[in-house]
Amino acid sequence: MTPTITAFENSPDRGKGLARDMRVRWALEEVGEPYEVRLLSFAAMKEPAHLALHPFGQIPTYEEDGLALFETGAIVFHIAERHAGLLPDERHARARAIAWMFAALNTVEPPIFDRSIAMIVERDKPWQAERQPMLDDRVRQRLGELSARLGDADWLDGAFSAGDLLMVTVLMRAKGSGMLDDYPNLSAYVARAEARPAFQRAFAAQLAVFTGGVQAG
Ligand code: GTB
Repeated sequence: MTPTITAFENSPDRGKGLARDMRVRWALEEVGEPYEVRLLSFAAMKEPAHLALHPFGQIPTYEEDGLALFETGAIVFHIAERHAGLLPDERHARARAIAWMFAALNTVEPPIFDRSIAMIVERDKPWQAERQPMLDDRVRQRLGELSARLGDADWLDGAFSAGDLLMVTVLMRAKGSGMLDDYPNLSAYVARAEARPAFQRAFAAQLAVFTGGVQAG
């Protein structure tokens, strides 16, 4: 059965690939699995039908053969486990790739997310100017550490994996702020990932929702 994912009917990023359905689309494209997309308005995301799939009323979700999943980490892991190409077969390498998936979502994404939310919803608060340097420092600390670990390598641990896929989608959120420019190896890492044909197909599919073209890959 072809899986169905949910995505924004009208993404606030206007198709820049920052909404989290991009991760799921990209993973499905990497493994060559066709998918369908159900687009949701903000109101529909909070209605009982969607809340039954996603307890927090968010996108994306993933449905396939009676299975309904939420949380992009869990969805990408599910896809990666069921198909070749996103997790190595060798036991230790596979465990390390999974560690990078968690690192992307639990260690690198929170400071990047906090900073970008602050820029959007807290910019008029009287304390924002005082808080901003702290938010910037937290992002720089993680980017510096990640940059040091990546070094001259193409990917985080050997071949491209689901860990790289999630890490790159997290870093894409920092790209717009210009903060990634201070770490040329991370900028090159993101560019290398964005050049992958699967990324390009996923990006085009989510952009087409905004521009009114096709909706599913
Ligand atoms: N931890 C969950 C996961 O990884 O699946 C988080 C899911 C999530 O945050 N979903 C967001 C959502 O549904 C969309 S992706 N928000 C609506 C709501 O909570 O009511 C987050 C997002 C949205 C918009 C941009 N943007 O415009 O740049 C970037 C990221």
